[in-house]
Amino acid sequence: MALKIMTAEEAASLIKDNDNVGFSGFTHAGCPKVVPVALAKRAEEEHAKGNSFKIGMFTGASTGDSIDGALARAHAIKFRTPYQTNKDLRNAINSDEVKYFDLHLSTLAQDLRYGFYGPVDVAIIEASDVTEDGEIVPTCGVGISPTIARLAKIVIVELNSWHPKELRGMHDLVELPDPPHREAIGIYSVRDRIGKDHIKIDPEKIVVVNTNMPNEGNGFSPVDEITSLIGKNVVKFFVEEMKAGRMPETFLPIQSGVGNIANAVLKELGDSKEIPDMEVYTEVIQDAIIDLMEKGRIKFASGGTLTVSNPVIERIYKNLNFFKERIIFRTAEISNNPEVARRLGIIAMNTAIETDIFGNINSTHVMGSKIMNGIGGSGDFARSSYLSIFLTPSTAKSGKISAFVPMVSHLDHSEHSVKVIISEYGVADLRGKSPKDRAECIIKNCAHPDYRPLLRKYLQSGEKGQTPVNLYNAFAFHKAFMETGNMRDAQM
Ligand code: 0RQ
Repeated sequence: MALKIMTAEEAASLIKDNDNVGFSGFTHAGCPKVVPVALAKRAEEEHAKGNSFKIGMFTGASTGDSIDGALARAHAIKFRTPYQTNKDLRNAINSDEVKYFDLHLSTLAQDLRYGFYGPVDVAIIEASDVTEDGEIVPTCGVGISPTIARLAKIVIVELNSWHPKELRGMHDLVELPDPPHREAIGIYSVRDRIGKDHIKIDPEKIVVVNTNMPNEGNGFSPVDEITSLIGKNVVKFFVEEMKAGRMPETFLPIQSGVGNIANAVLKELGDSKEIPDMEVYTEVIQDAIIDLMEKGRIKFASGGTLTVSNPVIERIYKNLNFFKERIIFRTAEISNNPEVARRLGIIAMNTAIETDIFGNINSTHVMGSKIMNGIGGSGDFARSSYLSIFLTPSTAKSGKISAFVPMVSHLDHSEHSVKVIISEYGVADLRGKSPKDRAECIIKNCAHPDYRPLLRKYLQSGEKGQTPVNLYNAFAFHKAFMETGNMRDAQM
């Protein structure tokens, strides 16, 4: 049976006001590009006619600008989950135009199956191949694709010839059965495969839109002095852990968050002669992982997506056979699965926006109320890994914001999920320490010297108790920033 072929505009017209739409991909990678833009245009036309047109949106993680940017600018989003990084969408969320709920990325596919957020009416999936009997091969990012493809009534496949059909074979796609029928996940090493290399659905549901569109990825900022120092401190810490016998000499699989800091840390790890060759079990495979794979320093990477810049993806596609032997793409429910993270003994490294002196982490909100991106996969890994490390520069905004504060203005990872904190100044090893000892260690080893006296004063003023907080001054740093634009003006 021949598949139905449509233009992007015709496919977008299948989506109705108030529909819930699921999108393939994870970060910009693997995301559809032409149908969401056509949908945004359609929403603008409907709005011009005085009609309402908004959709609910489920994605793997953040997306490219053609999804989050175009739809936010068209005021076409009713609600959005689980993670975003787009400036226009962030503004729409923080002005309360778009309802956003932040989720651990491993949980969305199962939450959709449980029916927690209503139906998935339409799925839009970028594919490198689709067959007449309903086999869909994703491109270089997976996310929630198998689940939305199965649940949706209509599946729009953007067949993007920019990606080679030979990507078939790199994916390991599986949907977990739901409780009470769930069994152990058979992944015992980063290389294990448990699923299929394609998604199979009823071809009657499929509509194909042909495209040839490059990825929408930007590169990362070059490594600077601060991110390089953070990376060197990570290396120093790992070397000491190996010497102390707490880390096997063969090392353990690495997970690293996305962003400039994570990219810089990976580079430092790769450059260090004292760190053995590595394997990666992560969600986001970034530029630095590919560089290190080419140098033989990273032997294998399991992830959900190739979040790399376009020159790097072109390099990968030119040498696809090399990378096919070394990379597996999984769904977010498996790449970020807490059961697998604990079994493999992952070393998790994620970035904080703000950390308090007792080791609680805010990864998501600026000054408590404004969301930056979301928790992403950081919680999936932090809670379940062998070692949970949080990285942060000691200050932000030219030193006017201290990343180390008396109390976090929003909590994502509690003290119980945080083993080690590393800034450009050093390492705070929090294992086995009481809250007061943790505070002294964080202030001495990680906080910026300008803020150490203020933080010590706060700690000394804390009420006697297991955790010496002072509720009168807990937000003195934030109050100072709101009043003068500089946390150094905090009054204790
Ligand atoms: O903003 O560029 O406007 O100056 O935050 O900060 O230092 O460039 O670091 O790119 O690594 O991002 C936590 C946001 C860090 C990210 C966060 C401002 C800072 C800058 C970015 P400007 P940097 P990064 C895998 C795991 C949560 C999700 C996660 C993140 C901007 O790592 O979203 O870990 N993590 N997922 O100036 C005000 C502070 C600030 C601050 C930093 N205290 N106050 N602004 N900034 N600290 C990913 C997935 O799950 C897909």
